[in-house]
Amino acid sequence: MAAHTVLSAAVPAAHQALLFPNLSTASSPSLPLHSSFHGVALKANVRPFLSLAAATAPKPLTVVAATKKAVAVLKGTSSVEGVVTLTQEDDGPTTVNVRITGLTPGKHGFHLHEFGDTTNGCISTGPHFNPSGLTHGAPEDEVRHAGDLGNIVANADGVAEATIVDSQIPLTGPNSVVGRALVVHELEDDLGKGGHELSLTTGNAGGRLACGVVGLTPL
Ligand SMILES: [Cu+2]
Ligand SMILES: [Zn+2]
Repeated sequence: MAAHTVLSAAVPAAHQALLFPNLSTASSPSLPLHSSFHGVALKANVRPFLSLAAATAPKPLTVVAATKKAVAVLKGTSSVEGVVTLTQEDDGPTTVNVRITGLTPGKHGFHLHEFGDTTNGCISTGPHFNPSGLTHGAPEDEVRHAGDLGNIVANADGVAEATIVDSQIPLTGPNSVVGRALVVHELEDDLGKGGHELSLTTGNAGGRLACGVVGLTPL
């Protein structure tokens, strides 16, 4: 017992005493030994260094280039229907691709409404998405609802196709429009300038023909 304790205590002490001097002294004599293969050792060291640098460089790029995509399928009580895709790269503007059929030819108000709730049809999607508490306007106006996307125009066949680029309808962050709804209206949106009592709230765009909740979709 006593011998064992002495031994186990003595061994680590001896190892420590041996290892530290050994490492510091062994490393310097070992260098001249390796230096005979200096050329080989250098090449082997450089290659991993370069491949490491190359491997770490693309990583931030893939993280930064984050594209988000969403889709809304618009339906209503009439024959009006459509598909709208929304894409956004990083914190840039959102590109909205619209194709809606079954419309009367001409302009139709097109908005992003506050709620993605269609329990009572398009009525329950609430008012225009308006996180800044402003009055209704045109997409290019400074004073506008974030959801004010203006008008889309249906051709003689009742088909409206449009590409809208807007910076107030992001797909992430506190003002994300994911989970809200896109609505196409019966009438032209007067963009807040019609002088009607509804001009500054809805653009007097009339009934809601079709709507769809904005949901995430694969890229
Ligand atoms: Cu609307
Ligand atoms: Zn509005």
